[in-house]
Amino acid sequence: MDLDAVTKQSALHAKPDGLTLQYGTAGFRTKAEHLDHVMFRMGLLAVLRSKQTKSTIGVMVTASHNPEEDNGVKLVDPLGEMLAPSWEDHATCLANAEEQDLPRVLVDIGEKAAVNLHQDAFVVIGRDTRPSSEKLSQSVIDGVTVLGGQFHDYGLLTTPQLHYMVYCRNTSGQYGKATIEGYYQKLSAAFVELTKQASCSGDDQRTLKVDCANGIGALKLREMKHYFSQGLSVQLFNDGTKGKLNHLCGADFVKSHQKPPQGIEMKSHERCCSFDGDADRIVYYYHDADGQFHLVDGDKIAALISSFLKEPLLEIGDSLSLGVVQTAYANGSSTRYLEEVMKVPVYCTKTGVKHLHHKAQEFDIGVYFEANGHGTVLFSKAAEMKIKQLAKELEEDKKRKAAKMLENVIDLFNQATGDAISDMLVIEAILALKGLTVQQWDALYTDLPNRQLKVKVADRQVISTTDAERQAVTPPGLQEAINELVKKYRLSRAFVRPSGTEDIVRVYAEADSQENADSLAYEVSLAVFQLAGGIGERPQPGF
Ligand code: 16G
Ligand code: MG
Repeated sequence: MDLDAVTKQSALHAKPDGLTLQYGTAGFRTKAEHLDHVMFRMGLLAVLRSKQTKSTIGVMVTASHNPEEDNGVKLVDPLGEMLAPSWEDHATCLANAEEQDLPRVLVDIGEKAAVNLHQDAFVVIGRDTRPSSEKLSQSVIDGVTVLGGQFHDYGLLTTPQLHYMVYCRNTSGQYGKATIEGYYQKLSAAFVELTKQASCSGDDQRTLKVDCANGIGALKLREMKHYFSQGLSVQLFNDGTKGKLNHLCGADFVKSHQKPPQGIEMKSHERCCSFDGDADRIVYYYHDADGQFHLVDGDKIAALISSFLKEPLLEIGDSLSLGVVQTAYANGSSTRYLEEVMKVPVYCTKTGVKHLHHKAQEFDIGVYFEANGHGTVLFSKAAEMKIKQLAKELEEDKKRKAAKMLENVIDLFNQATGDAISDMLVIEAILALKGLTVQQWDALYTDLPNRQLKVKVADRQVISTTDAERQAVTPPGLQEAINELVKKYRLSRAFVRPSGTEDIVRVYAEADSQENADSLAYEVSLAVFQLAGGIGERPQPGF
């Protein structure tokens, strides 16, 4: 390592004194103007990680669903996964080192992680459409270059597309071609193949309105839609030509406000969906004949997909294990439906894709979705090989068809991470094959009314949790208070957890009616405020 060169370059990307940031649930995120040094340093770190793993590493510049003024960065590990936890700690140390300590911290990480500094390094970079992203990705490149790393800058990409590129490059092209056309072709071919068997339905059924959150999803979907236009016609809204990124639109807005985004015209029963700012989340929704809004969230996506997969799996007669992974935010009705009606095992992990992804890898086929619409289906290598072999060998027509169908499903899901575009195509294929309308899909089960609230406290780390965030361990007395409140309502459940992306505590409650879910959420917020050091205004009833 040429540490003198690092010191010189770093001075051009100097860290503001006293600023400390954490590598949070999904990387660093804050106001864009505070991130130049972090970007440069993540370029350095990506080189070390690449040398250590002898693989290509990805760096994505995005702050997902955060406001346009924010930005962020996350590293992508060799198989398209999130950065390994021990390296999250290295990332935090490196980002927070004062200028003069930077060389020492770098050497330290190199030693601790046993990095062979003579190894070559290769880093791929992607960015979203934020005004700050181009300059910040240049800072990443400066970091990569000063440590002698090679790089390829893909420019504008969705986050899942960058994960895809990393995965392709580290599997010598076996997974797909590491180009944007490679991505479009792979997914579209699988979609067209899968939907061939769908009986012809009317044009209405083949049209989907997509709210692109005024983000990168719009650009990429516009390029891609020609590849699958025979099977599906998408109409883009909030495509970034007028509105502001994530402002009153996008998957996060729709899910948390439980209302349609601005900038989309919805007629009753029309199928609509929203992406988030970097296109790794998707939720569906529609208006019924009375003009009432219905959200079809990540839980229902998991229910649709797992019930769809069960049939061909049974048909091929091979006992591949299927499991569904959720978080505490999964609606109670969805868990009950999956376990009791679908008879599939359901597991709960902590919030954050890396936790779900990890758990899903334990099954031959792991379906994971957060209620907020982030998820995918992972097929183990063994399951994939088995299915591909059956698709070739099976004599019986029905069975071979089922195996072929599963083969297309494997190709259509972005195996590296949750991907709004890939999920959208899978969902559209399933609806077409099953001849289901969005209302019929929504009717699989009825969501329990629920409410999410935020509480401001002096230090959110005073709250610690266990049992996949469903129980509070500290502060003392909080869980007991929640238990007492929950007892007051029917079909009720509540939990609290410190956010991993904002300086607040999140409260979730569900109950038999909206009124009860609202009251429970309010009462739990008050308990948090009183027992966990609330600051500012006390929580108020009513919404
Ligand atoms: C991040 C996570 C998302 C999680 C959310 C929780 C990734 C790629 N994204 O956006 O999965 O649901 O954080 O935020 O892991 P919170 O901790 O503020 O509730
Ligand atoms: Mg996102």
